[in-house]
Amino acid sequence: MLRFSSMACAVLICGGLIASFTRATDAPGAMAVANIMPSKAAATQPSNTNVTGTVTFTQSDADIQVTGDITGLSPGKHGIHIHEKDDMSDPQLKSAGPHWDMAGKHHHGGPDTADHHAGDLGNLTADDSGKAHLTGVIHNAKLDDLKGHSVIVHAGEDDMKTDPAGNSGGRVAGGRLK
Ligand SMILES: [Cu+2]
Ligand SMILES: [Zn+2]
Repeated sequence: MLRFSSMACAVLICGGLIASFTRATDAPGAMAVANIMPSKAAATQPSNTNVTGTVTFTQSDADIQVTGDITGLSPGKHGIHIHEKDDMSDPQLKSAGPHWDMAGKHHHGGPDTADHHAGDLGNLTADDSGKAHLTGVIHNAKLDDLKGHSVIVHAGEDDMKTDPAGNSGGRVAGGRLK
């Protein structure tokens, strides 16, 4: 009898753990990661030949916190965005489509401008060794909203105003969001 109740107890605890994992997708602290890999056409952009890194998205109540570490960049600023599609098949990553725009009616901007695409993360700033650290926030979004999109890093600086993509040049690297 005692044995039976401790087993029943274990089943209940396990069940509770599984349920809390299932619920965790949009709970504060839940995370999604994009592994950034060079575009196949990177050789045509000699200053950004092997751009790699990770970008991590962490749910915090209504917002998503963004952190990233990217290497292999030419020193200076590089546009970084979430793009609509997670199709990485095109050598120049054009298959990733335009910037992710949750409501579908915004103009291009920067993360702090009043009107901008949800995917406008602004610029990475690479140091002399080609390393860049990113921090940012996507307001009023859930991790589930990110599924099926991708993170794309550009050859040049995002001017954070020109439609559709801030004149940030070629797509040197990208990673899918799952
Ligand atoms: Cu982009
Ligand atoms: Zn944009």
